[in-house]
Amino acid sequence: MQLNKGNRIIIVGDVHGCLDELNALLTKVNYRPENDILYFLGDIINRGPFSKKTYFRIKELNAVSLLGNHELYLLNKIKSKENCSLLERMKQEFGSSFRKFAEDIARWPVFVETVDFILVHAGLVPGKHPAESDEEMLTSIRTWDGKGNELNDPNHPPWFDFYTSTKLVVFAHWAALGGVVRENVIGLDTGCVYGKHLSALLLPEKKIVSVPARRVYHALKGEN
Ligand SMILES: [Mn+2]
Repeated sequence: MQLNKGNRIIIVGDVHGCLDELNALLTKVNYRPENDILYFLGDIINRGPFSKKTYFRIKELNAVSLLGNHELYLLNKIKSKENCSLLERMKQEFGSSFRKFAEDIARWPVFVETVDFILVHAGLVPGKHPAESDEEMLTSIRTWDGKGNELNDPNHPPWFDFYTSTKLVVFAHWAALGGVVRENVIGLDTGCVYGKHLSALLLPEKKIVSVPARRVYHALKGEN
């Protein structure tokens, strides 16, 4: 879609199957498909009540979603033919649509870059363009140890402390932070599935709009 004057970009954080909250958020931002470009930052599925319905809603909205660590984990299990509870549950929930769903998420981008911003599920590896990093890191990084061995250690600084470019990076994945707003970095995971909020960033005005979760769907224990 060609961006024209008056077009808005709407970027939504981790939905995790929270379809009711997603619909409430789209209403609150007055989403207009003919005028707005809609992105999701990944982790559409799992933990919340409606993975399949949320996935089909995103398709219906013609939105682009990035790959989150939950989708990547699922794809890795499919590839390695290993079973796991997520794979079992998604096969059950998606039923005959599972194959198409799996083929589709395998094509989801790990990052999106425009002249104005970079979108990524978890974050950027310090000093690297996202095209130089692997998908595992881009979908899971929280903190930086200087090497990339440990990506989630609260004793280390967050990855975005090392990000000095002026281009805006919008990420999700780190619900425990409750959102981040800096000049060049915005974190949109405000923990909807954990009973907090689902948030969207509106560009170019750089406004964050949130709706409350209807309930706690999953306990937050410093996990992904
Ligand atoms: Mn995540």
